[in-house]
Amino acid sequence: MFNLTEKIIAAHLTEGEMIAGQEIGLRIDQTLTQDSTGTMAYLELEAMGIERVKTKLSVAYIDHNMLQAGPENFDDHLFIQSAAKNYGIWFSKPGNGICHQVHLERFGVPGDTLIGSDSHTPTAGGLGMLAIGAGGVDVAAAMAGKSYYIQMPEVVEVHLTGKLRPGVAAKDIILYVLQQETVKGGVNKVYEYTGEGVKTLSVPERATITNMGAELGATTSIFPSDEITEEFLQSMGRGEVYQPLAADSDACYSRRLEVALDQLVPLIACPHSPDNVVTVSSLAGTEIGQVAIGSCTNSSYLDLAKCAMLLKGKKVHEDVSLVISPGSRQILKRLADEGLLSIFLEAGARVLECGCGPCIGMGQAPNNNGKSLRTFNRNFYGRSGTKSADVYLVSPETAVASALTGVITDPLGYLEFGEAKVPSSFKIDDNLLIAPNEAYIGQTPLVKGPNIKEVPAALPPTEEMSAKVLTVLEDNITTDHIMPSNAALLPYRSNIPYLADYCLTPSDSEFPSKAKANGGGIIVAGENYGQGSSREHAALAPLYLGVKAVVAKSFARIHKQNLVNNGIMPLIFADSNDYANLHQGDELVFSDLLSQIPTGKIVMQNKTTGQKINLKIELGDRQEKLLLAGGLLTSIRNQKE
Ligand code: MIC
Ligand code: SF4
Repeated sequence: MFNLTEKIIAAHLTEGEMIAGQEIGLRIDQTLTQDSTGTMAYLELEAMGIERVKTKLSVAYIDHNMLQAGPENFDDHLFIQSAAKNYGIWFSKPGNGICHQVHLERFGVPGDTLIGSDSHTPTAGGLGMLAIGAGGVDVAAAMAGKSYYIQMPEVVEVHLTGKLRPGVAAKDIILYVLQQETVKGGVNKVYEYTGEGVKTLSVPERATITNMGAELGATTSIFPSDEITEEFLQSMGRGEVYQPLAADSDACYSRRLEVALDQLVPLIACPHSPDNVVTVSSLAGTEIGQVAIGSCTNSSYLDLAKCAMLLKGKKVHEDVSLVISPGSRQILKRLADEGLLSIFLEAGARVLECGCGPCIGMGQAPNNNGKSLRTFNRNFYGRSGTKSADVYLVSPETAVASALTGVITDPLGYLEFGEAKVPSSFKIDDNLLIAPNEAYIGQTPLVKGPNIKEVPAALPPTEEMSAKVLTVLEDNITTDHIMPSNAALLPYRSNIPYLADYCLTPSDSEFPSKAKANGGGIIVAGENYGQGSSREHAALAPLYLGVKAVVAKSFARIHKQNLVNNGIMPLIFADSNDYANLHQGDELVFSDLLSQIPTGKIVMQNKTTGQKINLKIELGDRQEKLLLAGGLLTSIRNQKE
């Protein structure tokens, strides 16, 4: 009768009904943060005034800001470490690995709920967790014991049959799903994987798929928890947290997508979108200058052991720079113990530290007009750190084949594949994981470097409002457009005034100055505004610049919530043709806003053209209250007073 998603939701439901589209509250068992969103999350937790976290388990990872070109990043690490100590949170030191990979290895529990201040939190869906990406303030609220709210998702069944051919990878499965569903196809949906093909996939392979389900815009993706999950957990010395979990045999889904694994071929996502997918063979022969293997999508032991086997005794092409970033220290150590690391070095690879690295533009930016092939999950415009670069997303197998030839190469027919297996046990060394210690909880001062500035406060909407259109943007604007993050900007994640000067500059270099000159204004955009990251900075920087509303054809899920949390109205065109009727500089007037918001219908007057434009605001009851209270943090601060 029930699918797996419904079963886990039912076991954690605190409010609402399990009717698709309705707002529901969930009890959250575990949380995770990483450093680039974590500083804000812990400042917000501090503002909530709690003594200790109320979840079963919370972990603070350091994995993004690792370049430390100045003191800012280390200062941020120390702030997060002090917050972890004070509130009773596990702390994963820099060098321990990428949050999603380490969480899978050390903490994930089938059937539990997890929210994380990172959009790829659904990676843990590979273990049968209900794992969802969220803004930092939502994660802070969950740590403070509050429910997490989502729209009850539609559950789409992805039915896997057959078995992948050697040389075709889990990455090709998710690239195929992205090709079918697009980057906005998954908004408010969960993708649940079923069918006999599931049994052919190991946990790290399942995690590659659930990880990149984030690129569908999905709430999350999930696999059942079965004997393969049990073996994985046992290999990590955590067999006791295993429980079998699956959908009932007569479970209902909103729709079924069939994937015949044996029919798949190697696929590649072309610039600048993860759903711009074609076959690798159709691009064969295209020259490339860089290959990067790693990121939370493809940096498991299995991925890297496969790569080592394929590189053994071979040399990387002289015109290619191959960089490899292992997902965790445990993986790196095992590669070293087994001699596989030497294979990488002998082949001519550059081995980076365990972290996000090039995936978030922290180093290894491609050359001007360069072509870079990456096993990562996002190839958004400019994200690599080089605006003129073309970034392609591929499987580890395609990455290795192409690194050897110097041109995009279909691994089928070029490489010979052996069998790489997930080992039955790992040497566990949690030396870089600091457990919560009762002696410090509630007793530790928070260490704040000078770069840590206050979180800007949002204000409730007013009855009347008038503001100018600051910019008109196209479809699929990503959070990397709204709040770019690269080696130069990432150190300022706890300094919104500084970041605000770069807000939306990849799309409109004048945006910050226009916003400042007009004392704020309104952003107009197309479909799927705010896709990508969970970074609430993409709402906080506009808030700081005085942005009152975004009028778009549609919104990505996490970003819409981040806007509401920060008191910015996410308004939708009732008729998307009206998008063409708004221009930069138009003066927009809203009357009776406070009485219109609860009706979900808002009439906006374009004073410049004299036109009336009908808009919608689609909020659950709780979201509506939050917006009217000036956002989540403002409402929590006000409750405290
Ligand atoms: C990303 O992959 O875009 C990031 C960087 O991990 C973000 C988080 C951030 O912006 O700090 C995400 O996925 O949420
Ligand atoms: Fe890090 Fe990249 Fe994964 Fe984001 S997508 S968590 S930047 S590895």
